[in-house]
Amino acid sequence: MSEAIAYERVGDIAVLKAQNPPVNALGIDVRKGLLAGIERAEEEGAKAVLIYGEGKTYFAGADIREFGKPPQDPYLPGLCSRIEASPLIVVSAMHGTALGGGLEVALSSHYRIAVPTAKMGLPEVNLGILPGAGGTQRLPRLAGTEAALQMITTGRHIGAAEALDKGIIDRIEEGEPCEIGLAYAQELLDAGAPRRAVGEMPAPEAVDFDAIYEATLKKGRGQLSPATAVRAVQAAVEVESFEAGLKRERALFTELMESDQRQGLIHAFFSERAVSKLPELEGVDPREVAAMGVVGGGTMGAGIATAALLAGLQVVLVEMTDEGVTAARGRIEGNLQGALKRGKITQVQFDQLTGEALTVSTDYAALGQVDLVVEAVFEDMGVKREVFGKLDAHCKQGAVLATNTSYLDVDEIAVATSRPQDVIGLHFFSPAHVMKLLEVVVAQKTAPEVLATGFALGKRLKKVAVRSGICDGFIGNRIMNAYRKAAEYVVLDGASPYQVDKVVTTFGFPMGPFAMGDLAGLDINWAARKRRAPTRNPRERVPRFYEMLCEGGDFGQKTGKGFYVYEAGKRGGVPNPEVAELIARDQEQQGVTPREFSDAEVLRRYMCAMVNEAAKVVGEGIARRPLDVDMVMLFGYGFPRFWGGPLKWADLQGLDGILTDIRSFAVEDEFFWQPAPLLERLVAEGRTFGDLNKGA
Ligand code: T1G
Repeated sequence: MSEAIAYERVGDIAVLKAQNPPVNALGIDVRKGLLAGIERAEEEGAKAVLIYGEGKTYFAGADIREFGKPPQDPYLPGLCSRIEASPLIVVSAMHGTALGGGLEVALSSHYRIAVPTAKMGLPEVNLGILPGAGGTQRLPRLAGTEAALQMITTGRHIGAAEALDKGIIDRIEEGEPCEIGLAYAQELLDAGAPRRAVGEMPAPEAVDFDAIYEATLKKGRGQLSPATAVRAVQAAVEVESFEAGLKRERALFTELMESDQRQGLIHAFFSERAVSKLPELEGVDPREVAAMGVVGGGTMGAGIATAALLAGLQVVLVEMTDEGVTAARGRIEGNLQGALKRGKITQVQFDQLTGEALTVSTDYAALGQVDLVVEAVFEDMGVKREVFGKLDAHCKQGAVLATNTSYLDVDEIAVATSRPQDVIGLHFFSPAHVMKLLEVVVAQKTAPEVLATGFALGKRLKKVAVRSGICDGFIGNRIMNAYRKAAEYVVLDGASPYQVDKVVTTFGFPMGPFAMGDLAGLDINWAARKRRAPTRNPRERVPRFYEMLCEGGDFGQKTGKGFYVYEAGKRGGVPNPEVAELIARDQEQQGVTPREFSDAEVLRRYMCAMVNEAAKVVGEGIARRPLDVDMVMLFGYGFPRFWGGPLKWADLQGLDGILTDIRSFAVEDEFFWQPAPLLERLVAEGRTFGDLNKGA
């Protein structure tokens, strides 16, 4: 018998127990074991089969690590059909997460029982594919077409109660999956219950598939898998037989399996988990964090405090004045009101979080007992150093002292204290209680357990924490500066900001760089430009239309006007007609003759700038691996997940072509388009960014 599936007889029932940690993924050994188990049960004359999983879950799906490799027999779809065709009564008992191929095995069983905490779903579209072992054919037969479409196109996990309600499972029972499964199987045998194959049930009802297809495609912003899944469900309704439906599902599945998007999404799945795996953290224990301090109660500080409160931490926030205290409390309460409205917390929790869990004070002494403090004050070195001097004086020994700076040198901040080993950068993204990215910035003297504490905090706050070294802007903002510049150059040279935004959103970003500037406030970027101006290289081209806009008092959404004009109460804006004049004036002053840019060229320049700077960031060791950059861009900057990140995208496009284009752009603007040495090296050696991720 296979090791992955244990076989045991309990009276008339053959028990197949999956034991393939950590998540009982349906790899080749598990599939072989299930097939052998069914065959043996039939040969031995058992009357029923129980399938369940050992450990934390029933099967969590196909083994994703097998994707892209030659498939091995028995394949999952055939196995599911074989299970369903068995003359014995097949029961699945679910706990943990019955996902993807896992749920498909359960759907091929004749009866399904689950513990109350079990979750189930068909999340394949999130991996760029669709349920490929009968899920698109069986689920609608059980749950109805609409419910099935909803689950399959979103990949949403549902709880046992909802599954029972939708007819996906037959019963919920407290207990161990083995126990409840055996009792249920015995009960079915005693009652003489019939074998009940979902594939033999009538086809589900028709809906307006074309309309749903279009709506799903639009919602996916270019992602193909959810819309393609609609067509697979459509087959369950429209083709002549269940078998023909399975065939159609298989064809669509194969199409997606071969797509770039599937590669991008799988890269995202593994990279998201790999970012926190750092060799320097092996065997290093993080410090305990129960109480957290925050200095500064603006949007950022209040967001960080909110995230900490929602994660169950005690929070002490320090502001400068009584008015500051009131405003900070108001912001945090506003954030938590939002969580209350969305049902994330109860009124009782709201009262507790805004009551005993939160202290807001003007006195640094209130930070005396916190385990970790995050400074989120004005972005100015003098101000930051003063704050850290005070933290040094008031915080207990062993407290982690973190700065939320987005640009400033953490080493310089650290020397304002007597304990630089405890100082680290924790760069949150606004709004901090919503955005998933956390850059953990390591300074020269940061102790390993302080770094480990940063990562542990990230996990506790449910963030994707990525290690970054020190440079201007760290990983994310540094790369953003580069592609934003590329966007400004194409505008100076003749494209319009609206063309750029359109091209970028068509690629899959939620927003283009100019709409983004308006949202963040153009004045913020203006300040950064002024700060950099004195050290700017005279060979650098400097578009001025951005500053001209600011000089006129237009800072974007907050003033009602920027690159777009905003009407109160309306989402989004319309192009600001004055912008074209400013650009024309800028071109005239700089002696630029504007030319036309195709959408393809605009995108190419934008992406090449992003990839080139990302390659520099990796080459300089600011990011440890290409995948770290990819996750920063995905979780902090809205990079479309289905491309996997800029460096995965670059690998899929071919590094050769990207380097060639960068060199051709450099003919016009040699200063900006200096190729990254790492990119040149990879091309020369015929390697990819993915190769640098291996073993990561
Ligand atoms: N295959 C291989 N490895 C997997 C895996 C999978 N399906 N799921 C998880 N792992 C690894 C993961 O990389 C990590 O490894 C460890 O397990 C623990 O995961 C035909 C084609 C199940 C909810 O999409 O959603 O079925 O980092 O840290 O937070 O239609 O993992 O420790 O080395 O995430 O407790 C559909 C994906 C597949 C489920 C558990 N299934 N997994 O979360 O732990 S496609 C999925 C998850 C399919 C059929 C098709 C989550 C989880 P390491 P973890 P967790």
